[in-house]
Amino acid sequence: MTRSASKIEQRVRELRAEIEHHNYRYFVLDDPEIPDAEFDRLVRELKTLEDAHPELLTPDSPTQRVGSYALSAFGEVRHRVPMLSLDNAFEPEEVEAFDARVRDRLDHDGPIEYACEPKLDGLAVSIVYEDGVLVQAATRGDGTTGEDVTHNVRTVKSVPLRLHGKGWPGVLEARGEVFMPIAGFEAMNRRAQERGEKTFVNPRNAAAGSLRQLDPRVTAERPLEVYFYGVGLIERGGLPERHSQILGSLRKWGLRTAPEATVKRGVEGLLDYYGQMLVRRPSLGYQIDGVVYKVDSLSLQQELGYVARAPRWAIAHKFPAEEEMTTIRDIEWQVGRTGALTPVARLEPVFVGGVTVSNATLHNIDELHRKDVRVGDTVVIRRAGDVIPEVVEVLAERRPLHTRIVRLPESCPVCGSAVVKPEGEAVARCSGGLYCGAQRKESLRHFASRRAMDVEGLGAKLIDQLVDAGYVKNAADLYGLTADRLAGLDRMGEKSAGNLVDALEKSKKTTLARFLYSLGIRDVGEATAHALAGHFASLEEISEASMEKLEEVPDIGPVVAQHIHGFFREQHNRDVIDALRRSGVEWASPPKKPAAERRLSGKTFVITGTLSGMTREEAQDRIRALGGKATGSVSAKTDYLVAGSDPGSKRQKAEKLGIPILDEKAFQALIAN
Ligand code: 5U1
Repeated sequence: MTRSASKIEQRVRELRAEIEHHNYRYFVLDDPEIPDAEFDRLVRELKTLEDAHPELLTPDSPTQRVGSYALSAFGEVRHRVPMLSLDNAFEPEEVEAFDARVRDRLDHDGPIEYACEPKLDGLAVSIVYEDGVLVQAATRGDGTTGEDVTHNVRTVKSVPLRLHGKGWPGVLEARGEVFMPIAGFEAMNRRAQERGEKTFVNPRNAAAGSLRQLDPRVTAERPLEVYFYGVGLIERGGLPERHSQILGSLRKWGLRTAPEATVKRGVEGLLDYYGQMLVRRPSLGYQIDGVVYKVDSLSLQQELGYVARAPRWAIAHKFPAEEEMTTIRDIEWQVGRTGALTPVARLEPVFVGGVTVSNATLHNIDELHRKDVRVGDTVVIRRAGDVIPEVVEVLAERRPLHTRIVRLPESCPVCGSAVVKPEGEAVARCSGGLYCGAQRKESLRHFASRRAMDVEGLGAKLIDQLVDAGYVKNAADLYGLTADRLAGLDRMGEKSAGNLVDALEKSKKTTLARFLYSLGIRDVGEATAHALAGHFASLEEISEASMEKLEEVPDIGPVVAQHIHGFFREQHNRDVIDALRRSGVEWASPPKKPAAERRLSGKTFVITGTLSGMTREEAQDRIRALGGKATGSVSAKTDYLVAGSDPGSKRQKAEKLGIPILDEKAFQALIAN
């Protein structure tokens, strides 16, 4: 059924009012009510209606506005060269159509060369250098007039106050994006939370809020960074003929550009770049919401020109949104391996980050209360990379009249044991230990997992069946399972049962480090398990060690020592370990290695990117075998970063901290000699 003209007009009016409202919340208050993807949908709906009914288009429609609003608290800056926006593509076909339009207009047969860059999710700025000295910084505002944020931008350490080198034009307006790296954003929010202050919902809002501080001393404390992606006004001098060369010049003058920027040929090259950046997105260390393609040649750019608000020679290819809104149908409690009770939101299914999501974590009871999440609420869900989807915030304006407040249960929803929440800890736990079916199942899952005892074919569903049937109460019972017994289970044929028994048999030959890790002692991850196995001569020594002795192991502090010590004081843990060893679980006691074989002792390595000759895990095992330590994140304690191809943000962090970086060849030489 077609809608009547008056209905369409009414919808156009509604959409305009709604978009203006959200523009105000976003640009003026830095406090958006809806995720970007929802906002984009409103704008797209309005554009579609206006395209179909041009008679309804008015000059004040939000679709005719280039950017955002100027903030009245700051002085105004008129951009002598307008700061334009970009058209968006969401599907490969739209990129193909863009490339076809470009070639058509240029009457160009072969593939076009495009400069490709990540599209940062921050705040666009224009920074003017006169005779090499920073004289003015402004936000984009509405594209013609922005806010004067010179004093604040001067506090951003990666913005040079004076250009480096020589050869820059007398007046150079550099344009780029101020953003907040994810690690800095999380640390800042943690500090704000500890002080009971307001936290930011995402790095982009944090960057915008930080740059629009009236007191530059506040901005100076915020971990802001900048990447430049182009130029505006140029006087008394010239620039190279290609966009990629201009980026090179900016870099030479001390203006940072995205390290991922590159040049690609033709539409295949563009889609290849998109795919690569989508994979790298979670490890970049800063948020991007897509990539930008620009015709590299400036003379071709000039030939193509502009339509209304955007250049014909560039397009943003957007990634699937990582934040979406949906409603909460229920909140349930999940009990983990160590008894931790995690509130999990059951959601109206929503497509976010490229998959349909029906559950999202609320982390712990304190977090649930802090965010005031209730059953019935409309919330923003975030799914970034492979990270578990989480509830970011409640959209308070959309709260219905009747919602259900969720409280911490007094008893475990699985086994009925008391729930305890020690003073000062955010996590509440079931006190049932291995009496609790949930903890038992999770412990068994962990025990059988690939990095622990590596029992192939023993997955979560099978463990559920084994525990529910009463066949298995602890890890040692696994080794008493027979093919006959297993074959009686649902969906388990004779062959699979035989395979599982073989896999269990195979898993018995392990290493002390793997065995320690598989026990699931609180806070004993792989690195700590390796450290323990490397420090003590045997499992017996570890189980008898005093707190003081345990604290002698590098990186084991009093809390972890207490967990290890406590674990081995529990008789039922000792019984399970004895039973496991009686059933044949064994490892070779590591011979005390001569010093030459432990030559990486005391050295901490981080591996990043893809190695061509071995997996990252094999490389970590080699480091540990030589007495070194392999960890996952770069810090001041890291001695070397091993960087394979596509190393991502860890490399940048290592460079910043002055940590030596080994390429694969240097690393191979180090472990081979
Ligand atoms: N990386 C990048 N982001 N970005 C945003 N390049 C880029 N270029 C832009 C915008 C608005 O605009 C020019 C193409 C005009």
